[in-house]
Amino acid sequence: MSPSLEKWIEECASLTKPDQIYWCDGSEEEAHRLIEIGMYKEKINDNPVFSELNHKLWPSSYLHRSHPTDVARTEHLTFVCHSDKENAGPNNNWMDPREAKELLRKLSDGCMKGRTMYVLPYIMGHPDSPYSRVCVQVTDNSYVAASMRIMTRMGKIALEKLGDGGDFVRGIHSVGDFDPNKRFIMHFPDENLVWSIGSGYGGNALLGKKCFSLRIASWLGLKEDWLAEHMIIIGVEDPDGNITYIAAAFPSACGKTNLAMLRSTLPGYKVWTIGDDIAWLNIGPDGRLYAINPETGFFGVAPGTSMKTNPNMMETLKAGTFYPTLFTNTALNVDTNEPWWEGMDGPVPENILDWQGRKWDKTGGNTAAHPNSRFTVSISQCPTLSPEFDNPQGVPISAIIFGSRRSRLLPLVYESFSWSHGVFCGARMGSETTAAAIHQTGKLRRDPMAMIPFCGYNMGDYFAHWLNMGRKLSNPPKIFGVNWFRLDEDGRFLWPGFGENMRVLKWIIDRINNNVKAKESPVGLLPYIEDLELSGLNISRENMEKLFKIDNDEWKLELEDVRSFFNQFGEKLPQEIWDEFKKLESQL
Ligand code: OXD
Ligand code: MN
Repeated sequence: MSPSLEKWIEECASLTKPDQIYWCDGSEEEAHRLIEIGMYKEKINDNPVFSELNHKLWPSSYLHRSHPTDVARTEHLTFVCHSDKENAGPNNNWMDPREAKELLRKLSDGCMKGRTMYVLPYIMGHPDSPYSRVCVQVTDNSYVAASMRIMTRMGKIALEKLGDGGDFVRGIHSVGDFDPNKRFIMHFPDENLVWSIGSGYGGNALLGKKCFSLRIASWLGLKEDWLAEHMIIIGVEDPDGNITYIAAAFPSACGKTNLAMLRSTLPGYKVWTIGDDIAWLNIGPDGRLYAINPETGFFGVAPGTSMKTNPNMMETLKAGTFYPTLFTNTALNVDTNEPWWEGMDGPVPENILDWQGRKWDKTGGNTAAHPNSRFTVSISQCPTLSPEFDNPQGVPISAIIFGSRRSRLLPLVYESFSWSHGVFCGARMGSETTAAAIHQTGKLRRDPMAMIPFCGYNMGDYFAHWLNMGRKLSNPPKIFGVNWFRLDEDGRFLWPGFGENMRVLKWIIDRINNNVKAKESPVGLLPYIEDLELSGLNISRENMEKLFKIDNDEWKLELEDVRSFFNQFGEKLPQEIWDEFKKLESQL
């Protein structure tokens, strides 16, 4: 056992004062024990942490109802505590690390009294990967412990990799008393430490995910020449059996998971899933960019998931065996004891309890499932899991896609002119907000590379780092933009999306392989409509043209907004980004 780990656990315990300490070994038997503790011993707001769902229809599935104030990421309570405030940038809340720790120590003093402290050793990435990291989190919540076993390689395997060394990322977590006024998610990048109190919500409490694998890891990437990104990773197989690997960034709740598990409507094409949320991108010995998914599970948005939108996910959710599947804040079909959410297939059941366990009134105007209700499920159950998922080196990336939710302006797909133009396209990304974080939904917010909530340092430096990475890659991926969400004048989606998005991926692959030409526009290279495979799709030529319409006046307004966003970064914004900005401005 690592002496530094033992010492650190003693320190955590002497501060938080749990009744007992439980070291998790990651076994299946233990996973079921954690669920039982959650069903019969631990409580949240006087409700059990877990209740059992219908195991005939949803094997190994359990429902978790969170504290009613604890339903999404709380960006306003999330801090990145660099010793130098400049390094946090205008994109992060900042607190002096000493002050932050003093505050956290006060809030954590005795916070685990009467509870168990679970010690969760885990690895982000494959144990044999040169890119993986050993981490240890303590928590006082069985839901968090059970979730971490799904989302990471947890238990003995991590202790073995750590050996007697002291190089591990630390995470201190307590749900406290769920008081939103005493809720903080604090990052200490110089110490590889995350400290989170007052919330059990995934992005706030599963510290290997957003907190380490994006915020802290992005900072490590800056120092060590790699990138930690909010991206899916997929392999797209063509009818000849060639597989092209793609990484794609979309803001939260914009369909990343559906794209990562897409079931193609184009015969002969298939998507292989490697990751649905986080990609660690490293430069390989051949000068290409290699991607690994450091996670082992999906923490996906339930509403809208159905046999129509994501049949592979529906199958994944019903394949529970070795890993329990957790549903958080979905509604419950009382007659069948099944989870239910808006957008699920079939008629709306008669007898529903809402996400807080109250009888649901269909006509009351509220959704039954919370709009950010989630499932936590092992990637091993995914029918499209790529055989490369466990490749320690990762997969070579041929294209990067930046996607956003824009009802106007952005074309269905475009290709950037160069790496630096692609970085500019990522940097000016804006998207209409969703329920994944607590803020007003449907408002446009700038979200560069979909990383605004997750970049653990000054985004001016982050853009410079992206530009540098391009210079270091002898064979960089091409960069594309997509927008599935453009509306017509009557507010209807112009593009059918979901499985039909394969048609867009096919064009991207045709561009990578130089099979088709593209047409220049001020904002990027656009497809000739004839080059898009549209057979079998009922979409008019007129609507196809609308999907690619570039409205110069709208773009000029957009650039004004982008300019004021960029101005926040002052001197830190690289000149190359301004050069791209001016090029676009002059062409409009
Ligand atoms: C997520 C998010 O949970 O981005 O993945 O909010
Ligand atoms: Mn995400």
